[in-house]
Amino acid sequence: MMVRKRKNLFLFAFLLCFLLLLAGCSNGNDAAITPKSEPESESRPDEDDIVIGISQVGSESDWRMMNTKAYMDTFTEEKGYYLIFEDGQQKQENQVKALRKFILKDVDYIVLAPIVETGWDAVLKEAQDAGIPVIIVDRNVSVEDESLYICRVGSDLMQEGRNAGEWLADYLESRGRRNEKINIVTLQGTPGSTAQIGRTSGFAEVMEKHANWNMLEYQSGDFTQAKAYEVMEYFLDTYDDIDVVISENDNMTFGAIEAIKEAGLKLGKNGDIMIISFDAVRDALLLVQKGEIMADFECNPIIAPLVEETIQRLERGEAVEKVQYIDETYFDYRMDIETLLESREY
Ligand code: GZL
Repeated sequence: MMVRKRKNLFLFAFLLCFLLLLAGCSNGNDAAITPKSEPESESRPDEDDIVIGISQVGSESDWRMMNTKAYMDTFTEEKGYYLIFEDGQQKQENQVKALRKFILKDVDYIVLAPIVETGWDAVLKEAQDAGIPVIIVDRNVSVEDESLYICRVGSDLMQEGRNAGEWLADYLESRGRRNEKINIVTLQGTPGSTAQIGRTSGFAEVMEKHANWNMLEYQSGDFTQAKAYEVMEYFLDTYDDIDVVISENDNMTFGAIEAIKEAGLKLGKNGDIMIISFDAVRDALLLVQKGEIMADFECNPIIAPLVEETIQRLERGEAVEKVQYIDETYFDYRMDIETLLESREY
Protein backbone atom coordinates (compact mmCIF):
# COMPACT_ATOMS: atom_id res chain seq x y z
CA MET A 1 0.00 0.00 0.00
CA MET A 2 2.73 2.35 0.98
CA VAL A 3 4.50 1.54 -2.20
CA ARG A 4 1.39 2.26 -4.30
CA LYS A 5 0.72 5.35 -2.26
CA ARG A 6 4.28 6.46 -2.75
CA LYS A 7 3.91 5.56 -6.43
CA ASN A 8 0.61 7.45 -6.53
CA LEU A 9 2.28 10.28 -4.71
CA PHE A 10 5.15 10.18 -7.16
CA LEU A 11 2.71 10.03 -10.08
CA PHE A 12 0.72 12.95 -8.62
CA ALA A 13 3.88 14.99 -8.11
CA PHE A 14 5.01 14.16 -11.66
CA LEU A 15 1.59 15.12 -13.11
CA LEU A 16 1.55 18.31 -11.01
CA CYS A 17 4.99 19.34 -12.28
CA PHE A 18 3.97 18.47 -15.84
CA LEU A 19 0.76 20.55 -15.56
CA LEU A 20 2.66 23.47 -14.01
CA LEU A 21 5.18 23.26 -16.82
CA LEU A 22 2.35 23.26 -19.39
CA ALA A 23 0.61 26.14 -17.61
CA GLY A 24 3.87 28.04 -17.66
CA CYS A 25 4.10 27.44 -21.41
CA SER A 26 0.46 28.28 -22.14
CA ASN A 27 -0.04 31.25 -19.90
CA GLY A 28 0.37 33.50 -22.89
CA ASN A 29 3.87 34.35 -21.89
CA ASP A 30 5.39 33.76 -25.31
CA ALA A 31 8.85 34.32 -23.97
CA ALA A 32 8.71 30.86 -22.37
CA ILE A 33 8.16 29.15 -25.73
CA THR A 34 9.65 31.40 -28.36
CA PRO A 35 13.39 31.65 -28.69
CA LYS A 36 14.63 34.50 -26.59
CA SER A 37 15.71 37.28 -28.87
CA GLU A 38 16.74 40.00 -26.51
CA PRO A 39 15.42 43.23 -28.06
CA GLU A 40 18.32 45.34 -29.31
CA SER A 41 19.02 47.57 -26.35
CA GLU A 42 18.28 50.90 -28.00
CA SER A 43 21.71 52.52 -28.35
CA ARG A 44 22.15 55.75 -26.46
CA PRO A 45 24.05 58.88 -27.51
CA ASP A 46 27.35 59.43 -25.79
CA GLU A 47 27.54 62.41 -23.48
CA ASP A 48 29.12 64.75 -26.01
CA ASP A 49 27.44 63.43 -29.19
CA ILE A 50 25.54 65.96 -31.26
CA VAL A 51 22.07 64.43 -31.51
CA ILE A 52 20.38 65.14 -34.84
CA GLY A 53 16.83 64.26 -35.83
CA ILE A 54 16.36 64.10 -39.62
CA SER A 55 12.83 64.02 -41.07
CA GLN A 56 13.13 62.94 -44.73
CA VAL A 57 10.39 63.26 -47.39
CA GLY A 58 10.41 59.60 -48.37
CA SER A 59 12.18 57.38 -50.91
CA GLU A 60 10.26 58.42 -54.02
CA SER A 61 13.17 58.96 -56.38
CA ASP A 62 16.80 58.12 -57.20
CA TRP A 63 17.59 61.65 -56.12
CA ARG A 64 16.05 61.12 -52.70
CA MET A 65 17.97 57.87 -52.13
CA MET A 66 21.27 59.64 -52.80
CA ASN A 67 20.20 62.58 -50.66
CA THR A 68 19.51 60.18 -47.77
CA LYS A 69 22.75 58.22 -48.29
CA ALA A 70 24.73 61.44 -47.99
CA TYR A 71 23.17 62.14 -44.56
CA MET A 72 24.03 58.62 -43.40
CA ASP A 73 27.59 58.95 -44.70
CA THR A 74 28.08 62.37 -43.12
CA PHE A 75 26.51 62.18 -39.66
CA THR A 76 28.37 59.16 -38.32
CA GLU A 77 29.00 58.04 -34.75
CA GLU A 78 32.75 58.12 -35.44
CA LYS A 79 32.42 61.85 -36.09
CA GLY A 80 30.50 62.45 -32.87
CA TYR A 81 26.93 62.44 -34.15
CA TYR A 82 23.93 60.48 -32.97
CA LEU A 83 21.47 60.34 -35.86
CA ILE A 84 17.75 59.66 -35.55
CA PHE A 85 16.42 59.26 -39.11
CA GLU A 86 12.70 59.20 -39.89
CA ASP A 87 11.35 58.45 -43.41
CA GLY A 88 8.13 60.41 -43.96
CA GLN A 89 6.97 58.00 -46.69
CA GLN A 90 5.71 60.99 -48.70
CA LYS A 91 3.21 62.04 -45.99
CA GLN A 92 3.39 65.36 -44.16
CA GLU A 93 1.60 63.92 -41.11
CA ASN A 94 4.44 61.41 -40.71
CA GLN A 95 6.96 64.21 -40.80
CA VAL A 96 5.06 66.22 -38.18
CA LYS A 97 4.97 63.10 -35.95
CA ALA A 98 8.72 62.70 -36.45
CA LEU A 99 9.38 66.29 -35.40
CA ARG A 100 7.30 65.79 -32.24
CA LYS A 101 9.31 62.65 -31.51
CA PHE A 102 12.55 64.62 -31.91
CA ILE A 103 11.21 67.30 -29.54
CA LEU A 104 10.31 64.65 -26.95
CA LYS A 105 13.82 63.21 -27.29
CA ASP A 106 15.20 66.74 -26.93
CA VAL A 107 17.59 66.40 -29.88
CA ASP A 108 20.23 69.05 -30.42
CA TYR A 109 19.15 69.84 -34.00
CA ILE A 110 16.16 69.07 -36.19
CA VAL A 111 16.86 68.73 -39.92
CA LEU A 112 13.62 68.87 -41.92
CA ALA A 113 13.21 68.14 -45.65
CA PRO A 114 9.61 69.35 -46.01
CA ILE A 115 7.48 67.47 -48.54
CA VAL A 116 5.38 70.61 -49.11
CA GLU A 117 5.87 74.25 -48.13
CA THR A 118 2.83 74.86 -45.93
CA GLY A 119 1.48 73.37 -42.68
CA TRP A 120 4.63 73.60 -40.53
CA ASP A 121 4.02 76.69 -38.35
CA ALA A 122 2.60 74.85 -35.31
CA VAL A 123 5.19 72.10 -35.03
CA LEU A 124 8.07 74.45 -35.76
CA LYS A 125 6.77 76.70 -32.95
CA GLU A 126 6.82 73.65 -30.64
CA ALA A 127 10.45 73.05 -31.60
CA GLN A 128 11.30 76.71 -31.04
CA ASP A 129 9.58 76.67 -27.63
CA ALA A 130 11.63 73.57 -26.79
CA GLY A 131 14.79 75.47 -27.73
CA ILE A 132 15.65 73.10 -30.61
CA PRO A 133 17.12 74.78 -33.71
CA VAL A 134 15.60 73.64 -37.01
CA ILE A 135 17.51 73.51 -40.29
CA ILE A 136 15.35 73.24 -43.41
CA VAL A 137 17.00 71.19 -46.16
CA ASP A 138 16.27 70.53 -49.82
CA ARG A 139 12.78 72.03 -50.26
CA ASN A 140 11.50 75.06 -48.34
CA VAL A 141 8.77 75.93 -45.85
CA SER A 142 6.35 78.86 -46.09
CA VAL A 143 5.76 80.10 -42.54
CA GLU A 144 4.39 83.32 -40.99
CA ASP A 145 7.45 83.71 -38.79
CA GLU A 146 10.81 83.06 -40.48
CA SER A 147 12.50 82.82 -37.07
CA LEU A 148 10.89 79.38 -36.68
CA TYR A 149 13.89 77.93 -38.51
CA ILE A 150 17.55 78.83 -38.32
CA CYS A 151 18.34 78.49 -42.02
CA ARG A 152 17.73 76.55 -45.23
CA VAL A 153 20.32 74.54 -47.16
CA GLY A 154 19.38 73.37 -50.63
CA SER A 155 18.94 74.23 -54.29
CA ASP A 156 17.66 77.38 -55.95
CA LEU A 157 14.77 75.52 -57.52
CA MET A 158 13.31 78.53 -59.30
CA GLN A 159 16.68 79.19 -60.95
CA GLU A 160 16.70 75.60 -62.15
CA GLY A 161 13.38 76.29 -63.90
CA ARG A 162 14.71 79.52 -65.42
CA ASN A 163 17.85 77.76 -66.63
CA ALA A 164 15.74 75.10 -68.36
CA GLY A 165 13.65 77.79 -70.09
CA GLU A 166 16.71 79.70 -71.27
CA TRP A 167 18.29 76.49 -72.54
CA LEU A 168 15.19 75.71 -74.62
CA ALA A 169 15.14 79.27 -76.02
CA ASP A 170 18.82 79.02 -77.03
CA TYR A 171 18.30 75.58 -78.55
CA LEU A 172 15.29 76.67 -80.64
CA GLU A 173 17.18 79.77 -81.77
CA SER A 174 20.13 77.64 -82.86
CA ARG A 175 17.79 75.44 -84.91
CA GLY A 176 16.08 78.37 -86.63
CA ARG A 177 12.83 77.69 -84.75
CA ARG A 178 12.76 80.97 -82.80
CA ASN A 179 9.31 81.97 -83.99
CA GLU A 180 7.85 78.50 -84.57
CA LYS A 181 4.82 77.47 -82.50
CA ILE A 182 6.14 75.10 -79.80
CA ASN A 183 3.63 72.87 -77.98
CA ILE A 184 4.76 71.98 -74.45
CA VAL A 185 3.41 69.75 -71.67
CA THR A 186 4.77 69.68 -68.13
CA LEU A 187 5.05 66.71 -65.77
CA GLN A 188 5.04 68.47 -62.40
CA GLY A 189 6.48 67.19 -59.13
CA THR A 190 4.57 66.81 -55.86
CA PRO A 191 2.02 69.64 -55.81
CA GLY A 192 3.01 72.39 -53.38
CA SER A 193 6.61 71.20 -53.01
CA THR A 194 9.30 73.82 -53.51
CA ALA A 195 10.78 71.76 -56.34
CA GLN A 196 7.46 71.82 -58.18
CA ILE A 197 6.68 75.46 -57.40
CA GLY A 198 10.18 76.65 -58.24
CA ARG A 199 10.72 74.71 -61.45
CA THR A 200 7.23 75.49 -62.77
CA SER A 201 7.44 79.22 -62.03
CA GLY A 202 11.04 79.56 -63.14
CA PHE A 203 10.27 78.02 -66.53
CA ALA A 204 7.03 80.06 -66.77
CA GLU A 205 9.04 83.27 -66.30
CA VAL A 206 11.01 82.49 -69.45
CA MET A 207 7.93 81.25 -71.32
CA GLU A 208 6.40 84.72 -70.91
CA LYS A 209 9.11 86.04 -73.22
CA HIS A 210 8.10 83.60 -75.98
CA ALA A 211 4.55 84.12 -77.21
CA ASN A 212 5.03 81.24 -79.67
CA TRP A 213 5.48 78.74 -76.81
CA ASN A 214 2.17 77.06 -76.03
CA MET A 215 1.85 75.25 -72.66
CA LEU A 216 -0.82 72.67 -73.44
CA GLU A 217 -1.17 71.36 -69.88
CA TYR A 218 0.45 70.86 -66.48
CA GLN A 219 -0.18 67.57 -64.67
CA SER A 220 1.45 66.15 -61.53
CA GLY A 221 3.46 62.95 -61.81
CA ASP A 222 4.31 63.29 -58.09
CA PHE A 223 8.03 62.79 -58.83
CA THR A 224 7.44 59.09 -59.49
CA GLN A 225 8.04 57.01 -62.63
CA ALA A 226 4.75 55.11 -62.39
CA LYS A 227 2.51 58.16 -62.08
CA ALA A 228 4.40 60.00 -64.82
CA TYR A 229 3.94 57.06 -67.19
CA GLU A 230 0.17 57.31 -66.73
CA VAL A 231 0.13 61.09 -67.15
CA MET A 232 2.29 60.90 -70.29
CA GLU A 233 -0.09 58.31 -71.74
CA TYR A 234 -2.92 60.78 -71.08
CA PHE A 235 -0.97 63.62 -72.73
CA LEU A 236 -0.30 61.49 -75.81
CA ASP A 237 -3.97 60.47 -76.05
CA THR A 238 -5.11 64.07 -75.64
CA TYR A 239 -2.69 66.10 -77.80
CA ASP A 240 -1.71 65.30 -81.39
CA ASP A 241 1.37 67.43 -81.56
CA ILE A 242 3.60 67.69 -78.48
CA ASP A 243 7.02 69.16 -79.24
CA VAL A 244 8.53 69.39 -75.74
CA VAL A 245 8.01 67.63 -72.40
CA ILE A 246 9.23 69.50 -69.32
CA SER A 247 9.68 66.79 -66.67
CA GLU A 248 10.37 68.08 -63.17
CA ASN A 249 12.52 65.10 -62.16
CA ASP A 250 14.34 62.22 -63.82
CA ASN A 251 12.17 59.45 -62.41
CA MET A 252 9.14 61.02 -64.09
CA THR A 253 11.24 61.30 -67.26
CA PHE A 254 11.87 57.55 -67.18
CA GLY A 255 8.10 56.99 -67.07
CA ALA A 256 7.46 59.51 -69.85
CA ILE A 257 10.07 57.91 -72.12
CA GLU A 258 8.44 54.52 -71.63
CA ALA A 259 5.02 55.89 -72.67
CA ILE A 260 6.43 57.85 -75.62
CA LYS A 261 8.27 54.81 -76.99
CA GLU A 262 5.18 52.62 -76.53
CA ALA A 263 3.28 55.18 -78.64
CA GLY A 264 5.82 54.61 -81.41
CA LEU A 265 7.19 58.15 -81.22
CA LYS A 266 10.85 59.14 -81.51
CA LEU A 267 12.78 61.14 -78.92
CA GLY A 268 15.51 63.74 -79.36
CA LYS A 269 16.50 66.63 -81.62
CA ASN A 270 15.53 64.81 -84.81
CA GLY A 271 12.58 63.00 -83.25
CA ASP A 272 8.93 63.81 -82.53
CA ILE A 273 9.32 64.90 -78.91
CA MET A 274 12.15 66.53 -76.91
CA ILE A 275 12.43 66.07 -73.16
CA ILE A 276 14.01 68.50 -70.71
CA SER A 277 14.49 66.98 -67.25
CA PHE A 278 15.70 67.84 -63.74
CA ASP A 279 17.96 66.13 -61.17
CA ALA A 280 20.70 64.76 -63.50
CA VAL A 281 20.97 61.38 -61.80
CA ARG A 282 23.37 58.92 -63.42
CA ASP A 283 20.78 56.82 -65.24
CA ALA A 284 19.29 59.95 -66.77
CA LEU A 285 22.68 61.26 -67.90
CA LEU A 286 23.17 58.02 -69.81
CA LEU A 287 19.94 58.89 -71.67
CA VAL A 288 21.28 62.40 -72.35
CA GLN A 289 24.31 60.70 -73.88
CA LYS A 290 21.92 58.63 -76.06
CA GLY A 291 20.12 61.81 -77.09
CA GLU A 292 16.80 60.67 -75.57
CA ILE A 293 16.92 63.49 -73.04
CA MET A 294 17.91 66.81 -74.57
CA ALA A 295 19.04 68.53 -71.38
CA ASP A 296 19.08 67.66 -67.67
CA PHE A 297 19.31 70.34 -64.98
CA GLU A 298 21.21 69.15 -61.94
CA CYS A 299 19.69 69.26 -58.50
CA ASN A 300 22.58 68.33 -56.26
CA PRO A 301 21.40 65.76 -53.68
CA ILE A 302 24.66 65.84 -51.71
CA ILE A 303 23.45 68.49 -49.28
CA ALA A 304 24.66 66.76 -46.11
CA PRO A 305 28.25 68.13 -46.05
CA LEU A 306 26.99 71.72 -46.17
CA VAL A 307 24.44 70.90 -43.46
CA GLU A 308 27.23 69.46 -41.30
CA GLU A 309 29.39 72.54 -41.88
CA THR A 310 26.44 74.70 -40.85
CA ILE A 311 25.87 72.71 -37.65
CA GLN A 312 29.55 72.97 -36.76
CA ARG A 313 29.39 76.73 -37.27
CA LEU A 314 26.32 76.93 -35.02
CA GLU A 315 28.13 74.80 -32.43
CA ARG A 316 30.92 77.40 -32.44
CA GLY A 317 28.33 80.13 -31.87
CA GLU A 318 28.74 81.60 -35.34
CA ALA A 319 25.90 83.23 -37.26
CA VAL A 320 24.88 81.45 -40.47
CA GLU A 321 23.22 82.72 -43.66
CA LYS A 322 19.43 82.30 -43.78
CA VAL A 323 19.73 80.49 -47.13
CA GLN A 324 22.70 78.56 -48.50
CA TYR A 325 22.39 77.26 -52.08
CA ILE A 326 24.46 74.35 -53.28
CA ASP A 327 26.37 74.52 -56.56
CA GLU A 328 24.63 73.00 -59.57
CA THR A 329 25.09 72.70 -63.30
CA TYR A 330 23.37 71.11 -66.31
CA PHE A 331 24.13 68.56 -69.00
CA ASP A 332 22.89 68.37 -72.58
CA TYR A 333 23.07 66.17 -75.68
CA ARG A 334 26.11 68.08 -77.03
CA MET A 335 28.38 67.17 -74.09
CA ASP A 336 30.79 64.27 -73.57
CA ILE A 337 28.72 62.71 -70.80
CA GLU A 338 30.87 59.59 -70.55
CA THR A 339 33.91 61.61 -69.51
CA LEU A 340 31.86 63.80 -67.18
CA LEU A 341 30.43 60.71 -65.45
CA GLU A 342 33.94 59.45 -64.59
CA SER A 343 34.41 62.23 -62.05
CA ARG A 344 30.83 62.33 -60.79
CA GLU A 345 29.85 61.22 -57.27
CA TYR A 346 26.36 60.14 -58.37
C1 GZL B 1 14.55 68.69 -55.28
C2 GZL B 1 13.92 67.51 -54.58
C3 GZL B 1 13.08 66.74 -55.53
C4 GZL B 1 13.87 66.06 -56.64
C5 GZL B 1 13.05 64.85 -56.86
O1 GZL B 1 15.19 69.52 -54.37
O2 GZL B 1 13.10 67.96 -53.52
O3 GZL B 1 12.42 65.71 -54.80
O4 GZL B 1 14.01 66.85 -57.78
C6 GZL B 1 12.73 64.46 -55.43
O5 GZL B 1 13.69 63.80 -57.54
O6 GZL B 1 11.69 63.57 -55.38
